[in-house]
Amino acid sequence: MGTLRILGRVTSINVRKVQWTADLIGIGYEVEIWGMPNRDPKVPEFLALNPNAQVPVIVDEGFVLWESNAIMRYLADTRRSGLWPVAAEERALVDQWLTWQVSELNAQWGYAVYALLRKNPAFTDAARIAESIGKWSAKMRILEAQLVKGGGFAANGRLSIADIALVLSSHRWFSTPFDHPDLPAVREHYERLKATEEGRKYLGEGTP
Ligand SMILES: N[C@@H](CCC(=O)N[C@@H](CS)C(=O)NCC(=O)O)C(=O)O
Repeated sequence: MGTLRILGRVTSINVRKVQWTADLIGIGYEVEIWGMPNRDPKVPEFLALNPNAQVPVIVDEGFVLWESNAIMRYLADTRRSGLWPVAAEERALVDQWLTWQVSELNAQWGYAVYALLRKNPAFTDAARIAESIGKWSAKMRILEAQLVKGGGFAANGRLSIADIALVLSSHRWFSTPFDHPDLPAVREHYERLKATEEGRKYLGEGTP
């Protein structure tokens, strides 16, 4: 079997999802650095792989795939990893939280992250910052309730790729400076996964 290629940069939250999953499963891979400011993906060579000009992309024995959560599912599925359950209902619950992470949770933080974490001068509208924090906090409260109900995991009472995706979102939450509401189960989930080998690598300093 040829070596899995991961195209991206570790400073990307979405690339870290893929590398964390591959590391945990024990898949060997090589990273080809793409993405700004390292290497502009808006060139024909990269666009032929992903027309969105975004990382991550994987190439697995000639098979090309983009969208980080789809890549996580594919890696955990093809390598028969317990991170992606086989039973339909269990699998669907993991899928539900993966879909929620990208479509509901991550959709809220944009303005607040550009303003407070990236300190982008184009994002200074106080009302919009407050609105973004309010909507983001509401979604994080949903995660808090689920982690309490789910015994500290996103689904099925055990670790899955949904936890990896969600803890990277929690990392962004805790890295963005504002007065955070107290969410003890989110904090515990974050600290527990951060204490693992992969957590130290992908939730450490310099990985916003
Ligand atoms: N929905 C996509 C989003 C990918 C995405 O937003 N990637 C960003 C980095 S996190 C990117 O490629 N930005 C352009 C660049 O790095 O040049 C996924 O989950 O894979």
